[in-house]
Amino acid sequence: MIDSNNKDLPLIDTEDDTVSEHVKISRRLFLSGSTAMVGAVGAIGAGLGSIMSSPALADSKKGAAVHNIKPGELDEYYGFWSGGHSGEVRILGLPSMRELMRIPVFNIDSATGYGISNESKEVLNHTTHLAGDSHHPHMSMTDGHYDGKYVFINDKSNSRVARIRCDIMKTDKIITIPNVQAIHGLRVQKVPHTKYVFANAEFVIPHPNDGSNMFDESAYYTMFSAIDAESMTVAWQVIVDGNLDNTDADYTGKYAFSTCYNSKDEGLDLAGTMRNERDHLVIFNIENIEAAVAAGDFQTLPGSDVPVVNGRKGSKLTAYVPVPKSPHGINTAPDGKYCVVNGKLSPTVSMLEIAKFDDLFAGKIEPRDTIAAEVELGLGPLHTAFDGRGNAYTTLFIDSQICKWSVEKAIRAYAGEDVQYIQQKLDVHYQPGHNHTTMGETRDADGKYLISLCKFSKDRFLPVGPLHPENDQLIDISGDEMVLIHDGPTYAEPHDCMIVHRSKVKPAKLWSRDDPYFSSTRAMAKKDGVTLETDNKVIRDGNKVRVYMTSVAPAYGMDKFNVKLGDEVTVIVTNLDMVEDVTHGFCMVNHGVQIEIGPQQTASVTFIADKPGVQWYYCNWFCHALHMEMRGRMFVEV
Ligand code: RUQ
Ligand code: CUA
Repeated sequence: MIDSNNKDLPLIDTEDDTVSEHVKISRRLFLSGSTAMVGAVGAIGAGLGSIMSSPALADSKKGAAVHNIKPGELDEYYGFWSGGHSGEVRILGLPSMRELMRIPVFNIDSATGYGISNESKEVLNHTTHLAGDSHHPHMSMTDGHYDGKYVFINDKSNSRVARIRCDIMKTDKIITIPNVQAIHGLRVQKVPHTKYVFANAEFVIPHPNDGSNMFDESAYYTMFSAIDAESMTVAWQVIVDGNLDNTDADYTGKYAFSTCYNSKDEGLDLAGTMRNERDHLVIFNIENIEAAVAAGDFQTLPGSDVPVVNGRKGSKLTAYVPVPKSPHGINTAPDGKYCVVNGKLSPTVSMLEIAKFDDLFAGKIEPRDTIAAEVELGLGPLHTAFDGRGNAYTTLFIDSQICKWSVEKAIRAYAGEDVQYIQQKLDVHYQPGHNHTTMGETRDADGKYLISLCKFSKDRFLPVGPLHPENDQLIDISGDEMVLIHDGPTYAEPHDCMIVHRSKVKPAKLWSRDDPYFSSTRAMAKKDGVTLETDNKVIRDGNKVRVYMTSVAPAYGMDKFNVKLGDEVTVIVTNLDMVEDVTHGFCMVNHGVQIEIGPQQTASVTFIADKPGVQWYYCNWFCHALHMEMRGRMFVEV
């Protein structure tokens, strides 16, 4: 399935002193002409790793970046990690790779009561889908710089997009994208600010999808969606030809673009989706789309009032640039000049010159005239990252390598000049998907570290049963040579991450008493005539009972309360502690109830008192020397 007949592959110039020994012994030389080996995806990375171990490099070429952060020292970067099909997001510190926090997003989390507390159920729109497949976390931007406000992430499995507030580091909004199935690619508008979050729906479905036409494959299509980042509502959707994969945006604010496979709609099975020699990059003209929506030039689909515009081939709203073959990742360079399309089933990347897109939409040039270079890197290019010094780093899934290449030299080589654009290939372990550089998806790419998110760890860690962790590798890119400095085991599955300098993120230390996260609970208290900060009160409303209590370590404001068997009980706890890091919990034994109440937070949980007699509740977050004593009794009268 992989085209490996790369007869005209650029050979390494062995006379060139600027090319390292490592590169000269290119893995390509082992593979050249050997199509048979290419099929053995699993074997390649492991098998050749030892052969490829690099000769000693001059120390001056290596960077000075470190992995070891001493006890008590703080990391320089936050990494926001997709938790893959665990449905969560994790915060790592870089370069230590220490896991700092987990943020439940689409999943239930008994530590924090996410999916259990009333406030989190409101975020989850009271869904019963406490599962998700999170892929692409990306932070909001202003003028192409991270602004530290939100991180957005998609759920492929339930076609949702979520927003995380970076002050409290909690998920605060989740929406289901209508009219589509399987939201995969997700990126933000970079300039002038993140007005829109762009989301690709991958799978084509019939419209209307009501069972009337499911065998008519000509009625199938999918759409590109723009979500208003503040209101978290879908602003518009664009019908496209083909299946959408990944997406990114430019640094003018005018364009977003998505990789698109099966663009001739030639089939819904594996063979069909891979049949084309060329698929497409679809460019979305945001201005033209907004104008079409404003002019009423749209339709709506049953069950939603989202404006849907037609962006199929030939439309003024989109342009389709042919690129080889089943392209996957799409990455905009930090200088804003190029976007790089990663060929996946082709050993190439295609670089498109963004400044030419205006002429393309004006009809002055042909789609392929936007190609600045299309060069071979190796087998299975999936994603590309940038260091801000003119170098690009592309993951080669099948070769199990990171390929470092020069953007400028690639353009010269494509123009016919005899120049070596590949700088180095570094073995990674094994089969990398995404990679990311520090600050690399913004104008502030600083070229310090590269993360390679490897899909397999195989033999790199102590075995833990048939299920292996994945392997996130930390690579120092601050020098001329990439140097692998850390292996980081990670759990199911690190689809993607983004790395932001700590100066950009300003997390809160305490909750604010008027935080919107618990505004519904505050409104309920107001109705009940309860002041959350002072009152310890039981309000009965038919068979609904609301129990308001405060908490100050190591005691709840109420150590007993009475209800009747069968009552629907809501316990609302307000944590009055003003001390950073003193979080309480509320756990009702034998009722599946446990929630987090951070300092100055109000949190609530609702359950049925379905067991008679004494039911103990206790604090399940360690808060005090007398934490074990922080408890009380619910008396359930028959
Ligand atoms: S895609 S391994 Cu879900 Cu991020 Cu490229
Ligand atoms: Cu409060 Cu433990």
